Amino acid sequence: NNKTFIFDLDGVIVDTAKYHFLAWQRLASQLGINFTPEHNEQLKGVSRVRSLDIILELGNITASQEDKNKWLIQKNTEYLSYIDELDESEILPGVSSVLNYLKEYQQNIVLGSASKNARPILEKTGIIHYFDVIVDGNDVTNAKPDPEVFLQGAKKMNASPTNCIVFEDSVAGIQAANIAQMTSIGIGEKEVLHEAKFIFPNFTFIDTTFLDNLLKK
Ligand code: B16
Ligand code: MG
Repeated sequence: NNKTFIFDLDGVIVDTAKYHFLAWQRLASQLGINFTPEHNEQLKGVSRVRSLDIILELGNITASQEDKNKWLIQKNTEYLSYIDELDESEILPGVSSVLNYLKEYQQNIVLGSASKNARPILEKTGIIHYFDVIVDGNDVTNAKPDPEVFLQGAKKMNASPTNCIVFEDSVAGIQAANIAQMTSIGIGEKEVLHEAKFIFPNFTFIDTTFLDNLLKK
């Protein structure tokens, strides 16, 4: 019995959202835009290019493509300086034991992330070897809630979407999983992720009984 477990990266495996925030905030303040942690919620699961547009909209700024490209590079360079320091201690609680359990039971493990920096993050945190397939921001043209990222992962594993289970922390990602007819599991707040089939505050709440039931279905 084989299922495909698709993990989002940022906010699910590792809390890189705080580094995205620091890097976007520096750019925003340079442009005179007040960018708060509340605003940052809107950027979760959203591509780099779209994130910049959201920030510029906040500040009512219209910019040339040339300026935008320059700012995107500046933001990513700062973000990468944080990523450079990442290690396994930044893997979110409970993630490693779930990965180990799924490996032990020979389940397919896939990464489905909007980030173009997914591979270095998985390498730095020492967990890249768990993943049978990695689909990230370099592979997809349509951002979540479009299900493309998850459907590509299923296809590469030769799995039917209904046999896929998606772990996501963003509303857009839960919607993408649901549209793909995959089992959606929200990691985060019930109020935010209510469209998910199951919701847990973090991976320490996911026990082996729950996982066994998913494998049996
Ligand atoms: P990058 P996920 C997403 O990762 C983040 O949630 C989002 O905040 C970020 O803008 C996006 O990746 C692109 O990241 O600039 O590294 O390409 O949650 O889909 O794993
Ligand atoms: Mg995420």
